[in-house]
Amino acid sequence: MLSIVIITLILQQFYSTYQLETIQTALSSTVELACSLTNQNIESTNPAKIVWIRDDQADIVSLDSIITVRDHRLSILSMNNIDHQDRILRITNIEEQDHGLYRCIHGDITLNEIFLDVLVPPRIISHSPEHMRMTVREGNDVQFSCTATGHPTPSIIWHVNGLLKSDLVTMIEGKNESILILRNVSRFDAGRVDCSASNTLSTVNRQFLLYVKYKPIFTIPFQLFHFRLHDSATIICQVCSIPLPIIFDFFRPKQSDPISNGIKEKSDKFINQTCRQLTITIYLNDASLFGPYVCRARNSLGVNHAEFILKEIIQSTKRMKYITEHRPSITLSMITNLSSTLMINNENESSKRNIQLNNKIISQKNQSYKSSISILLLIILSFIMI
Ligand SMILES: *[C@@H]1O[C@H](CO)[C@@H](O)[C@H](O)[C@H]1NC(C)=O
Ligand SMILES: *[C@@H]1O[C@H](CO)[C@@H](O)[C@H](O)[C@H]1NC(C)=O
Ligand SMILES: *[C@@H]1O[C@H](CO)[C@@H](O)[C@H](O)[C@H]1NC(C)=O
Ligand SMILES: *[C@@H]1O[C@H](CO)[C@@H](O)[C@H](O)[C@H]1NC(C)=O
Ligand SMILES: *[C@@H]1O[C@H](CO)[C@@H](O)[C@H](O)[C@H]1NC(C)=O
Ligand SMILES: CC(=O)N[C@H]1CO[C@H](CO)[C@@H](O)[C@@H]1O
Repeated sequence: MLSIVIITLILQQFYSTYQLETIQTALSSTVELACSLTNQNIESTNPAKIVWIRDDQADIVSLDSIITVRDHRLSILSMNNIDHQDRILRITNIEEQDHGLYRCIHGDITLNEIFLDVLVPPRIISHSPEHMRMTVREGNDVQFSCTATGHPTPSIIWHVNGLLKSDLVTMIEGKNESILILRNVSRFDAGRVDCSASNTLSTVNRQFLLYVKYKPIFTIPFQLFHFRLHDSATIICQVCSIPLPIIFDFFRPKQSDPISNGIKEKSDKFINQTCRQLTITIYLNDASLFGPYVCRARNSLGVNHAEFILKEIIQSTKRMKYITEHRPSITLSMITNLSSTLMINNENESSKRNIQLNNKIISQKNQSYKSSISILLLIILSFIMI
């Protein structure tokens, strides 16, 4: 019993000569792990040598001043002074696997114990889709993923076109993988999707490109144009879609062949990678050329159309005013309603002023649609005068 107490006391004395120390170091750097033996502790007869061991691998790294493992990055800086001997373990070009516990011992005595904490900047080791591009139909779901390593463990965040998306992210614990799911993708989601992994050392990114396919969308809404017989009517139709339309032309409603009668000029141009513009000029030399038309576009995802009407104006006065109506609706009945609404409103004085105001706004708009000519307002105004 007494002997156990004595041994414990002796051990405590030895252990008090060092404290577990943690050294943090970065990849590729050099560290020196100190180990010093004071000569009082050396019994002249003790033949034991100072040894460095790696605890987790149970490797003897060095024996006195000699490195015993095959690793040219390791060396012992050996110093013998009057009162102490130093055997400093030097590791150059630190690697991830150098992480761990290092112990310097002399016989049964541990002289020093150091935990080497190798900090590793984040690295994205895998991602999906692998080729960094994703194409999806509008309305579908789409998934991206990034897996990152590093020490400390990196955190992964996602941005879609620069906006942080935190609610749509799933982290798979233990796999270091983060998944972003975008549901019911719209064409406005198209663009850049970034994942970035960061820890205390740095941040790394991966950038994906998201392409969203959608069926043709017309950017110029329904139009009603008023013309006289023998006028030339220029109509512009603009469509955006991905992929670009395979059919894009002017038709009479329910007809499968594009119009050919009365066309004076026709031009088709690309506005950008997703939008096309078709312009035609029709010479209205026959009453049959008035009436409804559709601008129709089809791509692999579907078909869409925009309607417009060329309405004949019977000239009733020499004074001419021009108006072009641009309404967001696309049915003929709405137009009939529109004109009757205008007529009703005009029955009292205050709204008459409103109409004149509208007229100004409309004439300004007219600049961008120079070739669209009509004289509806004139008729309305003459009604008011009467
Ligand atoms: C996750 O990351 C940590 C820290 O980088 C690493 O120790 C661990 O092995 C990784 N897990 C997997 C499954 O890759
Ligand atoms: C998908 O999004 C569109 C608008 O972008 C919305 O009108 C539609 O209801 C959504 N569908 C589902 C299933 O959420
Ligand atoms: C293409 O042009 C249209 C119309 O000017 C515009 O609304 C759209 O944003 C453009 N798209 C791209 C990808 O530039
Ligand atoms: C006008 O619009 C209403 C619905 O707002 C519709 O019930 C009515 O039939 C339309 N009138 C005409 C002449 O199209
Ligand atoms: C004219 O119409 C406006 C709004 O439509 C109404 O507030 C006003 O009372 C009407 N004036 C007359 C004289 O009917
Ligand atoms: C205000 C304005 O630009 N008005 C124009 C509307 O369009 C006609 C026909 O192209 C022009 O003569 C007007 O000057």
